Amino acid sequence: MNKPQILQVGPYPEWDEAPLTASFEVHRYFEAADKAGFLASVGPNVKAIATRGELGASRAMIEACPALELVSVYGVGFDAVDLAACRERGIRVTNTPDVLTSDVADLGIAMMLCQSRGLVGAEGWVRDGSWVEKGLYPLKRRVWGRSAGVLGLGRIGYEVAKRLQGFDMRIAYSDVAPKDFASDWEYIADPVALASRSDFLFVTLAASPVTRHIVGREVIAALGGEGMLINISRASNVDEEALLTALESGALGSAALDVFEGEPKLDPRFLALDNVLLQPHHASGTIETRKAMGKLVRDNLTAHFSGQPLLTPVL
Ligand code: 8YV
Repeated sequence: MNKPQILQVGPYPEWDEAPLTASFEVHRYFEAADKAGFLASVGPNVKAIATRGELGASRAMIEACPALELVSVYGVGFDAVDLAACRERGIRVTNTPDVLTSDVADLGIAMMLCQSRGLVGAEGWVRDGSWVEKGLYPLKRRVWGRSAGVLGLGRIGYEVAKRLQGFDMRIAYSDVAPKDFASDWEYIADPVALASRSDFLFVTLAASPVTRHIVGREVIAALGGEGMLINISRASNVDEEALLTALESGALGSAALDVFEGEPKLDPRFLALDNVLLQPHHASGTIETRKAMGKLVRDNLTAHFSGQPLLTPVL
């Protein structure tokens, strides 16, 4: 029997490539020099798209595949998939929730600690001889016992809040409604009010057109000159222009960011700042989690083509 044909939008780790090509005829979009020509030639035979969270699948890509049945996303975020285009044609969509939750939360906590205690600068202080020449490293800000806000208490936000408890922090969260499993934490519906009582504000919302720039000028101003913004969700949740302006003026104390508009390129204004920690969108980037994500992408494809229920459907 012929293997189902799939369009692979971006590379996966090498351990995913062999099992993928064993079960499917894989068209590697990311290797094509002429992307439009490639889509025009293979698109008519493509039954599924295998993509990554940040790459998604555009309407143009979906429309170039008239026999498309499924988009399988390697990532929990599916905001880069044109869901309207999928709905119109009854195309199913899957993602990889749960398997990455704890690693994403871990990186958020690590970013808070790293930035608040100045670990990157401290490393340089040792390596460049400043410790010997200038003496003690400048004092930084404490983490434990301070106030943390979690914007979006979904799976990842919940794991972040659980970890923050271990630092004896005063924890509050915003979401569309209070969560019954979160009675230990204060519910504050308004993100501006949440920011104004927080030293550290974690952005852990699933991105959608509704959450676009939910962290805007007002939230950033409320967080203030002593506050820190930590974004482990999507860049679109934050008004990047307002963020840059506030970091440059000192209206916002600092930021720790794993996601950027237009990544992997980023606004060069970020590079001139010393009050921001820059990370290359790797919150789910552990060997263990990425192996589980790759398997879930394949398991969803296999379930679909063998007529079984999808494991982690979005649509
Ligand atoms: C990426 C992500 O998919 O889970 C998400 O939504 O954005 C990530 O896990 C990952 O960086 C691989 O590209």
